Amino acid sequence: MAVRYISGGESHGSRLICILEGLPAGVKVSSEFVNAGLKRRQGGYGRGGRMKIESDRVEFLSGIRFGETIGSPITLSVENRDWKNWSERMSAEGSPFGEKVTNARPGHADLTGAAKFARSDVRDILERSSARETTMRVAAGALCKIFLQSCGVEISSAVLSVGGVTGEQEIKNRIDAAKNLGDTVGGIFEVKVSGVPAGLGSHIQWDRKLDAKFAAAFMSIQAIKAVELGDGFSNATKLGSEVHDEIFIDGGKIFRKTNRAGGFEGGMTNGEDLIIRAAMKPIPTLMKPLQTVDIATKLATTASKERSDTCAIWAAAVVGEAMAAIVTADAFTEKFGGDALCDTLANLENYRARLARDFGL
Ligand code: EPS
Repeated sequence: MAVRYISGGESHGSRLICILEGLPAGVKVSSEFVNAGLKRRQGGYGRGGRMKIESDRVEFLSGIRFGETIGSPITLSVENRDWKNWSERMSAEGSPFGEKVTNARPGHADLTGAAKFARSDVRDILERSSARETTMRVAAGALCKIFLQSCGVEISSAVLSVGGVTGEQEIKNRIDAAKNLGDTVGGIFEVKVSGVPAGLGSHIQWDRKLDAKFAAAFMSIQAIKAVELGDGFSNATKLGSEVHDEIFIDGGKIFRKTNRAGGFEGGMTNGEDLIIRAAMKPIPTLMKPLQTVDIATKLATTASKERSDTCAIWAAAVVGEAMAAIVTADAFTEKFGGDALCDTLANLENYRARLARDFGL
């Protein structure tokens, strides 16, 4: 792994932090760019009350001097403004304060997490399984995006459907209807990575396949239950001749007319745009709670009613962009080096020139 990312922080703790390691030195970064990404993650139709409290802003704690990465681990931090309402209940020291959460929400990490980690308060689990954590993925992803922009790579996303419907008004109606019922809805989003050269990742070993790394990264986003590369699912219903993207040449330049493979062949990028889709289940925190069991009394009860979002698909799409950025930055630095940006770019240019000269790619 050339680029490594790890985060810490509870949803209602004092702050979230992460360390991003492996980006080359010499990348010019700005907190404004990161903050713009954080703001996008907080938006979207159907978010709950928490987003009125938070206004996420990044602090650079290490690895950056005078607006440039210096090659050392980058530490990022975002404050939880809601902390002031939770400081006693989430205190690192002192005695337990506040009521325990003992009714686990079906669909969440609550029950299994409490059992596995031997916690009598489900809050010890839900604070970390919460999607609040994705704030740091977006912050780290923003720095990876800046690096990738200097390599000619752009990453974007779109929400394709919500609760089975498409079209802005229909989507809003679906979310409003779910909210009125005290219910939630999921959806499908797509991330596109363009400007990636052919040959990132490798066919030679299972854990070097880049499509597998993308699938894992997207599956790791809260509430994501299916990942599709290109037209993965519909391709399974067609003939091979209708699926594979034929290869053409014109003036010595190789090209395709279709991209049903989503830019991956044999675990490697093939020079086409990378297309990754992900399906998000409805958020498991319902205002009209489902049936569950109290882990303290072992009696039937209803799930805890944490304040939550009705739909977070737009946020998930922004997190998807961030995960794509982290995985792509890892693949770039693995192939082209990750010490100094000038070396990375020189290696990339040399490689692109060889592919064009010898393969028309
Ligand atoms: C979440 C519940 C809500 C969401 C939260 C994820 O928070 P709260 O319980 O404080 O109202 O808003 O998402 C975020 C805070 C965020 O930044 O995305 C949950 O249960 O997972």
